[in-house]
Amino acid sequence: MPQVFGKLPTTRQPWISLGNVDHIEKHDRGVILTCGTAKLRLTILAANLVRVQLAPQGEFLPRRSWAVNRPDEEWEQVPFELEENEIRTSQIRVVIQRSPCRIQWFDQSGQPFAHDTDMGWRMGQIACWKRIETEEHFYGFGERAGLLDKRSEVKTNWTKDALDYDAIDDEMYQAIPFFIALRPQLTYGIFLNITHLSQFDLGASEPGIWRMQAQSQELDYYVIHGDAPAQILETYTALTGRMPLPPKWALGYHQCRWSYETAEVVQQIAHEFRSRKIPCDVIHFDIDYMNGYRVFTWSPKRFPDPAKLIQQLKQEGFKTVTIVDPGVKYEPDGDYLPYHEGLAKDCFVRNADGSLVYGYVWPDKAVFPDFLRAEVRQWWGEWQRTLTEVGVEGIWNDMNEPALTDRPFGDEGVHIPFPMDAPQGNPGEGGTHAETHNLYGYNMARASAEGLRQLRDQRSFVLTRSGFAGIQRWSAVWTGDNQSLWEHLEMSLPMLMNLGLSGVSFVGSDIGGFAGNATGELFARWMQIGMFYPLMRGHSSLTTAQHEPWVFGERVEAICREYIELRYQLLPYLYTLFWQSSQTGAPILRPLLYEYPNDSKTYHLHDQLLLGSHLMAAPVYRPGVEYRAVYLPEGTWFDWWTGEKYEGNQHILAHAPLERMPMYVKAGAIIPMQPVMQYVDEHPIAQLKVRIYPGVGEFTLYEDDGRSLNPDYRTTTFQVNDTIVKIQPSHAVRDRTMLVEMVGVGEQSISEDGSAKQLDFHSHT
Ligand code: MIG
Repeated sequence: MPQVFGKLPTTRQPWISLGNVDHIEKHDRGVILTCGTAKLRLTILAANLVRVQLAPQGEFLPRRSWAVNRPDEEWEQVPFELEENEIRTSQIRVVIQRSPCRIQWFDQSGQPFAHDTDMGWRMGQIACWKRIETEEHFYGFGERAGLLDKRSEVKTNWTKDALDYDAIDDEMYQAIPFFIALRPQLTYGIFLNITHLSQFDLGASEPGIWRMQAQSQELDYYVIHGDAPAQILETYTALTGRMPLPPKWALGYHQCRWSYETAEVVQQIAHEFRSRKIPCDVIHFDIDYMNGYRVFTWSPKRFPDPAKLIQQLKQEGFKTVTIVDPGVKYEPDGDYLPYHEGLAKDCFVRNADGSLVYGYVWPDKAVFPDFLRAEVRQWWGEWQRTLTEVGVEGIWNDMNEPALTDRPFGDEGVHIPFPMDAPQGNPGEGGTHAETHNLYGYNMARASAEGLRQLRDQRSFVLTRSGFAGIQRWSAVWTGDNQSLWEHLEMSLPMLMNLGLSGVSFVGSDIGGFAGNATGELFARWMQIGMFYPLMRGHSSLTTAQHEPWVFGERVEAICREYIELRYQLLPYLYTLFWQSSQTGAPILRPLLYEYPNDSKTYHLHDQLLLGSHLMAAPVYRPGVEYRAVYLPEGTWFDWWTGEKYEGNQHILAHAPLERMPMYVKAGAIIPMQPVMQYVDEHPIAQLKVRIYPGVGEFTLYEDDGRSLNPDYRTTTFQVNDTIVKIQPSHAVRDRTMLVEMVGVGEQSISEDGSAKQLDFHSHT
């Protein structure tokens, strides 16, 4: 399409710059500045959170509720002082420069951040320029190829099918216009609350200045200040929402392929896992389970009795997830109900002239539901009954950028968006595709999640390829079509960590690589770090060689088994991290800069990952490599495998033969573990083993039934001080003992009778 797909327009009109402040008017929650025809509104939502809106013609747009979960009025009013040109909260100082109108921000120690250098508009566009401070680095931006820090890059927010993406690519499947700027002692976040095509330029055009620009009439963004990235994410997810706790089985290993194309093949795969004793919880069914790619159907030849198949899988401890694409086969002459019913209920996206929008995708000519409308989401959600009633427990949404081409699939078609002026959303609310393109995947995932919520009285799993800010409320995210290349294994690390820094915690990349063929060595190394991915799923494309854990021979199979087993042993710890994330928005998989924001040595560290705050992996991501450098930040660290102790603030050389992914634990770590199981909750835990590393630390273990929507739960708080451990449980646990290991010192077994305990490992050993 010649329009503006993925590009800012070529009209290079001069910008009209915001002029002088004529007057300042106080309102309940902030101020409105009048500058000629324009108005600038500052709304103080929390001591560290301010919304900024610029309306060039002085009229603010009505609120769009699409990503922001919490309207301004619902924030508890916070005190602020307004004195002449200055607003003060308990955390920041905002200075209004009058001529011309520019906003300057300071933390309590007087350090500047996010200073405006300009604000302006031109036909169809609005922008704001701000100063980059020395040593400032940029993270987040949702799903992004490349390494961790995005300084000197341009990041466009426009969802697209990023097929064959590479490090240099800009637009991706997800569009999340949020980032975190970091320098020693100062962190701030910017959320650009605009769904239209937008772009961040992090000093690429003008070193020392970053710009945000959007094809919108109004500038609308939030400034979040924090003492560390954790506070930024807590506030950002208070705005855009947090991940609900997923079913615990979704934390197990998932096996996928395009496609396990018959019921027999699926059964065979399931059988291999169990007979080889490689733990696995989930099998995904890719597009070939359908009848001619018609959503909400099953192939009568290849999957004649899905209910029976899924029931058998269930008995063996497997959950089933099916792919669901948005394109509904255009079939006026057939009796395919989703098409006819959707048409009768007027669910599909139409052109401005009222005709149906269509494009070509797997079912050939297809039409597309307008997921922006609640009644369409309801309708779609209800159709998922055809899947849940045969036992499906999770839905995988693909192609929802949306991805469609202009010619029958298989021809050399080009990807097209819907026409930019196609209306979407409720009539009157005025959304066109230009405004809502980035929201298509988000709302499809929402339809899936809301539908499953109504159809099932327990938690379900949703996975989506596309999304917008706040997608974590509805779905897990995987990083689309990566490749079986070492470079892609490496790139998955910063990609997933930047997603985590964008509020999206439940993330993973296809283990082994989707396109192309992995070697055994690549596969083994990928499975090792895959154990750290919040979503641990192996997947591979049509026409590639098989990529299951056993196809590369015994040595690689043993490595896969060992690391998947370790994943299952770590489930009590991992599930607690999911719970933490659902409460605070904290990422599960974290770059070191998240925990050590004042240590600039962590700012470019894209190849070391923390699972929670204390467990670190330093994976190998090159062939033939048996040693690698590892940076240990301040404090004391222990080698996970040998228990060897290291002082931090240094680089060490780790030995990493193929069987070994280097892993380290921080002093004071408390890591609750369970026995290996073949699937989540295969049997009750007879002994919970808690590994504690001498030092100072605290950890609250969270446990529930892993399934219920509003579960009863119990917590156990552990505190360690040197070699003394205090344990404070919320409840007693029957039929389970707890073995507390003070690593390198000794172990003690206790009964979980509900009483508080204190263990002293010095006197004991
Ligand atoms: O046009 O459903 O990213 O995971 O296996 C390709 C087939 C469509 C793209 C997804 C991939 C999936 C594949 N899909």
